[in-house]
Amino acid sequence: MLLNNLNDYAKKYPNKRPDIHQQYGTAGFRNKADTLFHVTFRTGILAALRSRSTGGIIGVMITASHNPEQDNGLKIIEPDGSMLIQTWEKLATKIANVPDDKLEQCVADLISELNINLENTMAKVYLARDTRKSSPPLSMALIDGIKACQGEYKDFGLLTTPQLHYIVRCANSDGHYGVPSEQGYYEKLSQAFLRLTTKQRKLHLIVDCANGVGADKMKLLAPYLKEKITFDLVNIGDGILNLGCGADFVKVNQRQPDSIELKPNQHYASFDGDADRIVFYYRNDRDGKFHLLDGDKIAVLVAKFLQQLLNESGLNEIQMIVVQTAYANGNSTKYIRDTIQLTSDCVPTGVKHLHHRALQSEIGIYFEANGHGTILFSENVQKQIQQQRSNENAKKLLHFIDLVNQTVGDAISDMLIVEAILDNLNLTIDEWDSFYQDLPNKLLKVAVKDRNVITTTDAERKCVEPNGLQEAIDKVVAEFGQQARSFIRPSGTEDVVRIYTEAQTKELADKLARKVGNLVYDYADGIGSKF
Ligand code: G16
Repeated sequence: MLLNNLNDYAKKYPNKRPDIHQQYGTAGFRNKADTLFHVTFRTGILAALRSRSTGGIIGVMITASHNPEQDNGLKIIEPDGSMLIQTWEKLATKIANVPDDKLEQCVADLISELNINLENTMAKVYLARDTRKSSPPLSMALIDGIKACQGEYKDFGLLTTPQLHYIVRCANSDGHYGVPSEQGYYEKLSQAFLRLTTKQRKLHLIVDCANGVGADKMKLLAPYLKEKITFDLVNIGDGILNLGCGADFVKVNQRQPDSIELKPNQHYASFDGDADRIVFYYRNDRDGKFHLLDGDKIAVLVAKFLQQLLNESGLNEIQMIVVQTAYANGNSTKYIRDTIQLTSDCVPTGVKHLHHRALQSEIGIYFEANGHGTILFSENVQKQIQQQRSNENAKKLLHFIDLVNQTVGDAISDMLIVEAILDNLNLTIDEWDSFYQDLPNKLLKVAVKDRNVITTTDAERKCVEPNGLQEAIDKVVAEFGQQARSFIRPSGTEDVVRIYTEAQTKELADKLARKVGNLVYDYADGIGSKF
């Protein structure tokens, strides 16, 4: 058997907290970093097995993305650069929770159940990490797991999550998708951006890097783009990761990071800790206020641009869909359906669900309101566009496709996409913002004893358990007028229940959120004080 003294390795990583159930959730494993050493070691084993089972290179990213510095996590990447398939998520959870003394047997059982031939297959895992203090020691545990399974590994050190997704896809596609290196990534994106944008105007963007890995990566990217766009980088590691800054902070609090003073007519963007999400914002001259352009606004901008280019290239028959989640602002969905007349669909939270749905269309634009998303083009569509490449607009579409990281939501790629579209359409940020007006909304979280007592259906828009909670929510929502809406869902990345509300005014949305929050508190054993 090609398991390399698994038990000896495993002794270095005992499960010190068997009381904690580690679950491969919305975006992989997430927990306090000090509870994750055995999980990381076992993920190394699983990734090596997945590599043997698929015959491809597997990626593992060590990050807890938008969560606090003391958390960490693991995201496993399939050979095509997408997220781990769902059947293996269950295996990841199983292997992470098996008692120490049953680990070897569990691995042996998996090998036989999955028919993995250890003799004739090779295991290769690419790994990278974010800037958390716990990430380097966790990467050692991951490497030991890979070695215990006689796997090979390549450690890319610090990368953004989408960069690792990109490199894994490139490495598995014989260079068809691009050069499998960080430099290859910068070169592909910057070339596409420079080809897609005009020579006339110079652009400038202020980027809040959330004190995360995006800061170093933006410094490396900037020189490639300086003839067209320059950047001022803030929150580059001088403060605490994701604290008072970053995409999640800006989206949830609907204000700029504390460290930023908004200047008129200036574009601002915030990444999250591993740079897979982005939101834009600016100060509107007319009302002097902060305006947020989130994932919904990005999706609409992309949809309009692609629609225009497809029409002008004579490719208007191509089917295009926008995929959203229940968090999508009601007015964005209305705009997509009524004004630009595209199909929109709603799926559960987590990019893996959006990605899956987007793949079913010829062009699938997917963005979560939190700024996580990308655009997928089927092979067939790419061929059709290629055939039209003598047409200037089709040429633009090809550059656009090169600018997109089709593996997963990517803050850097999405940042360039937005700036390139605004430049092409000659739109100010204010004009983009005025496509539609967001319905006032509120995001709130409630800590409960066990978030798993909440179950949902209808793409998370209806709560099934605890019994009676949905009826109680419906009753409260009905008191807040026709435009009011609310849903609740257990978080997949932290121990809380999330509440979302929309209403005619901000005050009403806030008040409704507090009321629904208190219902969750009552029905699901809330912790701490009520709202
Ligand atoms: C992860 C997923 C996102 C999802 C978010 C939801 O984000 O990648 O697709 O929207 O979790 O988190 P929760 O389930 O806690 O609401 P990230 O940026 O942390 O990887």
